[in-house]
Formats: sequence, structure tokens, C-alpha cells
Amino acid sequence: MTQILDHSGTAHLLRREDALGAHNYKPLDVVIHRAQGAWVWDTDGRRYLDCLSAYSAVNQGHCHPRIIGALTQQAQQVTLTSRAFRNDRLAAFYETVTRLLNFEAVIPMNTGAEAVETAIKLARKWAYQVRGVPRDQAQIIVMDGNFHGRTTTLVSFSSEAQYKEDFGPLTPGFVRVPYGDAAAIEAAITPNTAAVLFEPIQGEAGVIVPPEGFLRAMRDVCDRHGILMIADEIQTGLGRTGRWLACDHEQVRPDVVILGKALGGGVYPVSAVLSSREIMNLFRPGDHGSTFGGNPLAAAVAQASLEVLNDENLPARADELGRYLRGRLHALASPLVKDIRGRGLLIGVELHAAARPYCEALRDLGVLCKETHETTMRLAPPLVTTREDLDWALERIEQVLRG
Ligand code: IF1
Repeated sequence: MTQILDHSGTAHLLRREDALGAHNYKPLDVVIHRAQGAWVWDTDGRRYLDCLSAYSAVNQGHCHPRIIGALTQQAQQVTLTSRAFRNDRLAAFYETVTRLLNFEAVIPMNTGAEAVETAIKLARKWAYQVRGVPRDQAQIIVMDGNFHGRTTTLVSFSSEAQYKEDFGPLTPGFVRVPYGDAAAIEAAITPNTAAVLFEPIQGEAGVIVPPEGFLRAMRDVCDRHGILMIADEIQTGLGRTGRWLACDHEQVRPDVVILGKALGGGVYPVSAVLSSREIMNLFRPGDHGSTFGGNPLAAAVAQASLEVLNDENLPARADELGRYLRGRLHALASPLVKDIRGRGLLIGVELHAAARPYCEALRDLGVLCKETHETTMRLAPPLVTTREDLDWALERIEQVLRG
């Protein structure tokens, strides 16, 4: 007798995945099979509103037809040349990203962590060649609670024990100061300081919005001491907080901006570092590179991803929907809620208790979100979400947070 096995059954999939894979994640047990716009469907056809957006990587919504169109069209043309040769998609991508973000020069990479590493190399070279710091003495000021990625250098200056313990020896050259305190940055500056590296809103730390005026004050400190201001806008950039860059909220222009996540439109990893021509010119042939960085498929996808953000006015939409969502969350006046933070559609709801059970309850009702730092629920739906979608989610959030 033939045994009929349900190979797509959820429990079966989880067992097979966990049997062979590394256990470096503890995902919510929902197995996503299909997605469109702000919505995803599990293997049993149940529908969920995605209120995480792959940590802001799908700002444009899942499987945006224009981005998928660019992907499939380019995939049939040419996908990878390496930078040993030129490809016919790079120039247009460079023009689009520098024009929309208002920078003079760009270097393409793949993942966020790689782009942060790229910015660190650029800042160090600037310190030695321009600021005159003695070789190997450059220091970069970073913030308590930072998250910039998981390479050995980036975890070296994490304040999270688990991210670095047992992964040493760590990379020297970083000094950490409290987040949101420009005076602390100034006090940490020495003749060997190259740069300050920061997130304009700290994502992983629990959606921490710095005090009003912090970005401006930091710009001022960097100018007075002649050091570089490097904004990691991998999570906050590209419309998420209601502006093209979160630094725009204080009309601050960093010397170096790092983009990732939504630059790839949720379909392909694309990151980039933007700066002035003068600073970017410090990179000479052979200084830095990547097999996949700037490949034609990535360039086509990134260009379409930027055009969608621009043509659909998604930064303004995030601003408007964010105000609405935060207003409605405040109006719930739930006794379980300790704080509601955020800008645009990057929202943290801090609870008095662990957030995980509430994320699980929301999943059961069709809303996907993820806890960060134990007690904070992160709400960050795609920027294409409608007000009706948010109302649908709010009904369920209210039900769960009623207490
Ligand atoms: C994971 C966190 C978010 C980032 C900023 C660089 C990177 C990230 C500001 C590195 C990445 C991630 C990675 C992802 C979960 C996510 C995350 F909770 F871990 F911290 F978003 F808040 N700078 N963020 O947020 O980019 O190399 O991953 O492309 O599972 O580690 P990457």
C-alpha cells in the first residue's frame, strides 16, 4: 500500500528545515508560500498582513510588478559580468541613486554589512590620507545599542554580549558612546578620530528615536572637529521614516550614507555607499571590490526599486500612514503599552511584558510582526499598505492589547 505523505505540511517542513539547517534563528512558526504587496499567504492559504517588511527590505511591497519586471527582463539579458568588465546597466543605476539621494558618487555592494565595511574602509583611508592620522591608529566613534551587521569587525563594537562573545578576537579602532548625546561624541574625539558612525533611528535596539536636534548637533560637532559623519540608513532610508533619508527630518546631510535592504526592492540583495566625489576618489583600483557588487541584475533591480519609491511617492505615504498608525495606537490607551515610538512606518510599541506572546497571538489573527529586545513589538508594514489594511490590522492589535 502506498503511503501518502503531505510533503508541504507545515510541521513536516519545520522538522526538515531544523534537521539540516543551522539553528541561528527562532522564527515565528508561519510558513510563507506566496506574497503580494503588503500581504503574505502561508502553505495552508491563510492570509497575513506583513507588518515587518523583512526589516524594511520590502518597502515597495512584495513582488512589486515593476521590480519583478526589471528582474525577469534583465535575468534573460545578462546577469553577471564581474567588475573586470563593464555592463550597460550601471550608469543608469548610478545616475538614479545619486540624483534621488543628492550625492555625487556611489559604490555598489550587496549586503548591508558589506556596505558598512566599505564605509569603514573609506573613512579609515580618509583619516590617513586627508586628516593625517598615523597609520593604523584611526578610531571610529559608534553608539551604544548599535546594529550595523554581523561581520567580525561589525560585531566587535556591538554592545550586545551575544553578538560578540565567543567570536573574538575582535577588531580594534572603535569607541562607543551613549546614543543621542552629541556632547559625549565631542568628548570622545581625539586627533585620531576618523568618523562617527550611527543609525538615525536605532532599529534593532528597539526603534530608538534620538532626542530632537541630535542629528543637527552631531553634524555641528563633526564640522567643528573635521571628522566624517557616516549615517547607516540601511533600515531607516528609502522612505521608511517618511523621508528619503531619516537624516532629512533634521535637514542634515551626512558625509557618507549607507543604503541597503529596500535598495533591492525585496527581491535581490543590493547595497551602496554614497559620498562626495572627493571622498570617493580615495578608492583606487584594487582598494576594494566584490564579485557581485554592481552586477547588471542588481543594477536593474535597484534602479526599478528607486523609481517605484519615487513614482509612487512612498516616502510621503509612509509619513502620512505613520502618523495615522501611531495616532490610532496611542488612542488604544492599552494598559499593556509602556511606550510608542517611531517615525513614518518604523514604529516600536514597547510593552510592560515580553512581546513574543503578543506577536504569536497576532500571527494567529493574521498580522505578522516581530519582537525586538524582549519587550518591543516592531510595526513596519510595506509603504504600499493601504489605510484599510492598517485598520484591519489595528482591529486585531486592539484585540490582543486590550489586556
Ligand atoms: C538579521 C536586526 C533589524 C541594519 C542596519 C546594517 C544591517 C542591518 C541599521 C546589516 C541589518 C537586520 C539583519 C537581520 C535582522 C535585521 C535587524 F534585528 F537584526 F537588527 F533590521 F533591526 N545596518 N538588520 O538594521 O545588513 O548585512 O543584514 O544586509 O536577521 O540579522 P545585512
